Amino acid sequence: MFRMPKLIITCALTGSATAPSQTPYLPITPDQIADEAYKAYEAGAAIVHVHVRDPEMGMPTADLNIWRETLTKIKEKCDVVICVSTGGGAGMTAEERIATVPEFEPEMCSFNMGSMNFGMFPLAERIKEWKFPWEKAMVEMSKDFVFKNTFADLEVFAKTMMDHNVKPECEVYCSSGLYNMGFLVRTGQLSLPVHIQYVLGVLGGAYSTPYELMNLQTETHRMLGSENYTWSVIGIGYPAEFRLGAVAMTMGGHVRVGLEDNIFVKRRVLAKSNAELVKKAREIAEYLDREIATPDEARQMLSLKGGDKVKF
Ligand code: KMH
Ligand code: ZN
Repeated sequence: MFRMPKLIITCALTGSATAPSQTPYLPITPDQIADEAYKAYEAGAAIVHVHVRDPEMGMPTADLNIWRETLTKIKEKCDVVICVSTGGGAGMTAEERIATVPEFEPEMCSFNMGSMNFGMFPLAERIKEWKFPWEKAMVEMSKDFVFKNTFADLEVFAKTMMDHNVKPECEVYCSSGLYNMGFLVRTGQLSLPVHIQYVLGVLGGAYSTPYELMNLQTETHRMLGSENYTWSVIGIGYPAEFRLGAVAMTMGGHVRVGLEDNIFVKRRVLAKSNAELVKKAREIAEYLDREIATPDEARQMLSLKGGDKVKF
């Protein structure tokens, strides 16, 4: 019988699409992000997915000094696996987004599997007061924004990750992303086993239903066979984060939670920290009898190079 692996909980700490006006609990500065990483780790996260922000303005940034400070501070606190985002934020070039990989050679980084619409604009109507002037502009411009990950971009990103021995986490938002990933595997640009993060519920990608997850997972299995991939799921928003997480836990997959993806711990109740979201995921896992993986167990399951082989 299929034996379920231990559950890897990833926590996405701050992101670039969550606006500080949505929640006062979003970590902004390197210290706040590192603190949230540590508390998420204590709560059961084996991996933290990291973006950085301008400490004064709260805006997503590609500044390598802020990156270095944040990564170093997380590493000083604990041995959690750090997955660096190469998705960046609106307005960043592909060159800016991938720059962290040669600079820091992290254990893991995100790798977005294709271009797509990425709409946050419906949020504009729900925010009554904006904390920073850039937020409203960012949210509204998303109506005309294309999250650009062309085949030329994918080629550069894949080569950079391979050259620097960084394990890609393939972000798959819908089935075209899956087939793009298949193309990269067939052409030797991605090596097996791949690690996939299904991202469901972005406006512009597949919706956050169990049927979509099931379909993507079935198709992945058909394409790659059972030995050649590991997978995790992100349900965007509440309650998708936990409902899809529970489906993934039941199917033997892994989960990601965190303020990047969802700001509520219960209906209309803001999560006061990332750790609160990790704790809830962990409790669901306990009910479902899925044991939690430590960072070192996650390293082994995902064939990561180890926290001592990074450049920060
Ligand atoms: N923000 C999520 C929808 C990335 O950082 O590369 C997907 C994500 C992408 O985490
Ligand atoms: Zn991200």
